[in-house]
Amino acid sequence: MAGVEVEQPNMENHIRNLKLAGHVGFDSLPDQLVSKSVQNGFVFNIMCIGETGLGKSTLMDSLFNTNFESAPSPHSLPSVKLKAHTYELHESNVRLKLTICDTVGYGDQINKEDSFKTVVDYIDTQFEVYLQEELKIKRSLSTYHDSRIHVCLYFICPTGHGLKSIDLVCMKKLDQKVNIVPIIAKADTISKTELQKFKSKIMAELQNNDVQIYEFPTDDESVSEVNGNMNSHIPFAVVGSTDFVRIGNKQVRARQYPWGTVQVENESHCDFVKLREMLIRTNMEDMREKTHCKHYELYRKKRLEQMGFSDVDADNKPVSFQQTFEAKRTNHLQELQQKEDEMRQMFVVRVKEKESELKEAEKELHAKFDKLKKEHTEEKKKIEEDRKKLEDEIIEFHRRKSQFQQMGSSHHTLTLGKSKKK
Ligand SMILES: Nc1nc2c(ncn2[C@@H]2O[C@H](COP(=O)(O)OP(=O)(O)OP(=O)(O)O)[C@@H](O)[C@H]2O)c(=O)[nH]1
Ligand SMILES: [Mg+2]
Repeated sequence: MAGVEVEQPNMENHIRNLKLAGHVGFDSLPDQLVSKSVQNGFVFNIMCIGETGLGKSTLMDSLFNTNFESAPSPHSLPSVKLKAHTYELHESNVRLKLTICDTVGYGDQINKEDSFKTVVDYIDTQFEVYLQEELKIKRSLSTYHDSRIHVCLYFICPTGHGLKSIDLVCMKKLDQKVNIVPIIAKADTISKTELQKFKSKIMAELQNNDVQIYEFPTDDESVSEVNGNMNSHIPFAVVGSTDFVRIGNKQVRARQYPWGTVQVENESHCDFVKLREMLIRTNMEDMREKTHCKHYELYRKKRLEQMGFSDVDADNKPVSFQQTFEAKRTNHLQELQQKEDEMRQMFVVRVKEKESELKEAEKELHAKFDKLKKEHTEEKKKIEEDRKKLEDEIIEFHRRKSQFQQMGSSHHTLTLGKSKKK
């Protein structure tokens, strides 16, 4: 780049508005985008958190007007688990790859302290898998099945008493990781006046505990009014059903009781339609975007910082990825060199230690050998003396023996001579 000077213009001042003399065609860009998106299909991942039997599966069937054929869970699991299933749905010419991730055994344990852990881990794992794909040299994000959770429907038990501590703890742990939409499950079991109080109580509790829930966006003019209005109805009180009842000449999803019928899609009976409208028809794309731009971004930032990357150096000056990488590499090499030196020094010290230990042992062995040698010489000397003494004694014995024999024979002769005289 030597000799080339690039003038950095102030872009704002340099942009000029020009008129086209005729139709060029880039006004079809939005259509091109739509066509491409339709061709690729869409991915949407829902997580349902709620106690066993709170109506999670029934609500999913009602929301997507199908039967996902899920089996009920037992109440006896020792810990919370997650069960994810992916389905391919078609509406008109739009393909939707839908993943429903359900909690199993949530709220069934005596100790509920760690109930949120499985959920947090699952969400983090999906972010991590995406990050690893993104960091690959040869990445295939266009064909990658994005499993990051776009919305978490938190099913609140219709007690009328407010939130349970497990609800608050879990939502607090998740609020920076996923778009939380709290809903009151089985809302047909709570009366109209109680419901309003219950809703206010829940919202107050969420606010007091600083739990950030997903708010329908109001920055887009086309939906700001409806979204703003819907925000005031949160948490939606929903009813689900797999049964259909004939009302007039129409078959509608409903729950039948001895005293009457609760229609799932009747806005005066429950907020099901509001939930479907907000979740699927109006804000699905916003939730997908927020997941990527807000929650994933936060996860990515934290993980990269954990790995030692940053956009600024110690003096708060901008630093590039490459610079950080090179600094880290140099640092790493230095550390490695230092470790090698330390090991070498340690090796020398250990060798010296061993050497002196061996010398000491050799010295001890020599001393032992000398002592043994001395003892041996002394013993030998003593034995020699004893032997000599014994030899002397034998000589003396023999001398005395012969002397005695001599004396004996002369005495015998004498005695014999005397007897002859008689
Ligand atoms: N009253 C009432 N009952 C409901 C509602 N939704 C579901 N149920 C009933 O509650 C029971 C459990 O419903 P599911 O949809 O299987 O609940 P779930 O949360 O998926 O249960 P698990 O998957 O076993 O944890 C069924 O008998 C449903 O008919 C509702 O809105 N109101
Ligand atoms: Mg279920």
